[in-house]
Amino acid sequence: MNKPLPHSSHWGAFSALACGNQLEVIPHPNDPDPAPLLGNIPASVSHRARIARPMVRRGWLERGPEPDRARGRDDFIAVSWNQALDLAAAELRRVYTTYGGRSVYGGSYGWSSAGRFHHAQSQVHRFLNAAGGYVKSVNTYSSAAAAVILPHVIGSQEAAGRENVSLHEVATQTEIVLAFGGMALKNTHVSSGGTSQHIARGSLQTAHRRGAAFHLFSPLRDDLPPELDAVWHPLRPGTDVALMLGIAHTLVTEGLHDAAFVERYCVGYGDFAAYLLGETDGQPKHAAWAASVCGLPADDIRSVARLAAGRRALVTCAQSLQRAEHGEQPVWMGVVLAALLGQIGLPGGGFVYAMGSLANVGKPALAVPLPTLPQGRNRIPDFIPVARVADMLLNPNGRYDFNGQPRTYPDIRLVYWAGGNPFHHHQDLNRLGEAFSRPDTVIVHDSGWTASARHADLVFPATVTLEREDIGASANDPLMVAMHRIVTPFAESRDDYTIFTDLAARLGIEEQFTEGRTASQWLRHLYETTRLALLKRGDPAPDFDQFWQNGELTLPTLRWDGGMVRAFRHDPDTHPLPTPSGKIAIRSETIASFDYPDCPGHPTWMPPVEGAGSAATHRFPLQLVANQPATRLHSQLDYGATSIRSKVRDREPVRIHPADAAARGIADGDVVRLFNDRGACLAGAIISDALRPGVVQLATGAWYDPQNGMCVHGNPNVLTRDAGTSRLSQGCTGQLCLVQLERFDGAVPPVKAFDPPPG
Ligand code: PGD
Repeated sequence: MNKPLPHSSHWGAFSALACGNQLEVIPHPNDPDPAPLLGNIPASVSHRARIARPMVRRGWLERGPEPDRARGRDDFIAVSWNQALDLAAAELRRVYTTYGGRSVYGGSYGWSSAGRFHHAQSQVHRFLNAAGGYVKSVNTYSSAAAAVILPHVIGSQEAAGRENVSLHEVATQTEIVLAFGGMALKNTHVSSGGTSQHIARGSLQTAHRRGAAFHLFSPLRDDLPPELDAVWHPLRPGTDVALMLGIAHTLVTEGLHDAAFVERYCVGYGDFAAYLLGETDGQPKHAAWAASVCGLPADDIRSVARLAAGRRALVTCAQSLQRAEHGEQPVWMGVVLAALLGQIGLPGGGFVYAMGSLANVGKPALAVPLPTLPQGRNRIPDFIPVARVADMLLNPNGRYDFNGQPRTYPDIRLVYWAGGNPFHHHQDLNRLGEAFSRPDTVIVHDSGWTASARHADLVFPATVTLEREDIGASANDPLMVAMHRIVTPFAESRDDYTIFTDLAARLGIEEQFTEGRTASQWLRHLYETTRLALLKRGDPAPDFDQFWQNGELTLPTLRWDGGMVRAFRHDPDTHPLPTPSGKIAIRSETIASFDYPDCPGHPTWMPPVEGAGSAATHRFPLQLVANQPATRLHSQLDYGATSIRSKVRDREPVRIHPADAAARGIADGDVVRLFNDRGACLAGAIISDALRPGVVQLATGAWYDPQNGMCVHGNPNVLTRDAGTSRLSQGCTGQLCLVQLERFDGAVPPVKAFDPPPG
């Protein structure tokens, strides 16, 4: 009788047992709250959406490399592995020889799958570095605005997030949580690299039982679990900064703020206070003003300020808040609000970024390094902020600003993508489609026929993680998992490493790429980094074979000490922050010196181009929240059982408030059409009072299925706006946009997203 073998995913460690065509997935026994996303895994081994063979787009094969509007619409021709690899190698050689590495975009953003070696992004970067370099991307779709603003204000994102306040401290010490954007458990299901114990729910429940008060500031009630009995403040989407200013105004004008903390630990309060009190612009940011912007009662704003003052208060800021126009501001203002409360650096108090946005934020870091595939050296210095990819392809040599630097886009001829799905993650997909018509060649590795694979010229079928051996681990979870192969590879699919090795051989760089190792030799080699560090500490350090046989290894973690923020609180002179002043920047001279109208020198409320109160609301009166899905990770395994079960008439569910539904004659289960000037999609209606009226919510990740000018499956990124958060960080703004919605009374087209393309 076979026994289940250990494996791991971004949404949890598990073991799996293959029995004929069936696959049983068993959550890790120590996981107190396994993620329902595990239910998607069985479908991954043999679904019709899997790519069976290497494929070449007909137009590219017949006419050769060139910009082509047929990309994404063309049919495909199956070729042998040798033919496909020869074609790709010849094209890489042509582009490198004719245009050089500055014309190759290998930013290849994406979460791919858990596993330290078969990490597609690391593989593609290592390969392109050996081949001649590539234009890379910086920062993430998740968190670009925070990653850029936080170092100016308090320290790195890690310092303000992962090392600052622990979930244990929340459970045991926090008295009041002001959760801006909430801490939705669906988000805590996931962490890059995986997690063996989902502890967010348990930690929050313990805090609640101890008497901690939770205040949820979000247009969606389920952004905190119901068992916390949180006070729900359903603000207008994208208005958190105004709300925080209103709270701050109450604190300051009622003498409730911690003036001694501000004096000792912060710089720039005077300029900010002048703005807060209306001395610089004539508008005091009092609670009544904030109420008029964010749509909450002024009395509630005042009472939140009074409740939080003088208590162990924790301001949390979800990643989603900064994935919007001026996304830097709620993060910055969150820090400032926590500074006014005087709690920064105290256990369970102050400000924490992204707690509740990922499974492992708030857990202690590992004491030993993890196995990591070296990526080599990139000799091309060019980069773009990751979410500016369409701008780059559409504007070769175009100018833009980024974090104080005037920059120029490179002229890209070849795009290489492995382990990401830009036609899931990018905004304004019609514009992205136009951008993808510009390069000469697009090469994609994926296991499934995602829209990104359909927009490629050369498509290489990649294995899924269950089809290969790897090591699963994340920097803030103690379990390292020996990811055993559970099933044999689907059809002709191959691992990214094998594909790159064969390409490298054709380009004469095989030795450089492989260093003479097979995939299993790499696993043993990379494991040694961790084993030697364990040995050095005197901890149990099994050899690779023992680890593999045991199936897992518990790694030591560092003692939680609150990191640099707590050390700064204890002694700001000995442990200054890594900001220019060494203190918390309520005003940043550096940012002020950039003179960006969309990111001034202190936190500022700036009405959005598209949002509450903007002119476009006349035509598109509903605010769409395009957030992370509860039933899959991003677009991964959208064809899996958990994701499919959630669909309404085969489409992604859109939640609508009863009043908005009634005004449009929409009933539960109707197919509806969402639209604005950028695009349209169909979705399946769910009527729900868990939203603020005027807000609709459609999660990301339904595979893009364009038919007759609209996505018939419900991908919200046909509607979102492709604009940076600001000149400072140029982050993704996909979280919010304006739409109109109507019942769809036409013949409902079948969803074809999971069917292979023609040919
Ligand atoms: P995934 O669906 O995870 O999305 O964007 P991302 O591109 O990461 O894509 C991973 C792809 O990798 C899948 O197609 C999967 O099949 C493939 N893959 C998995 N394993 C392997 C492998 O081993 N080899 C190869 N070659 N391929 C593999 C996520 C991004 O979306 C993120 S992180 C965020 S936070 C953003 N969120 C939003 C949002 O809130 N709102 C909007 N509107 N848009 C967003 N987009 C962003």
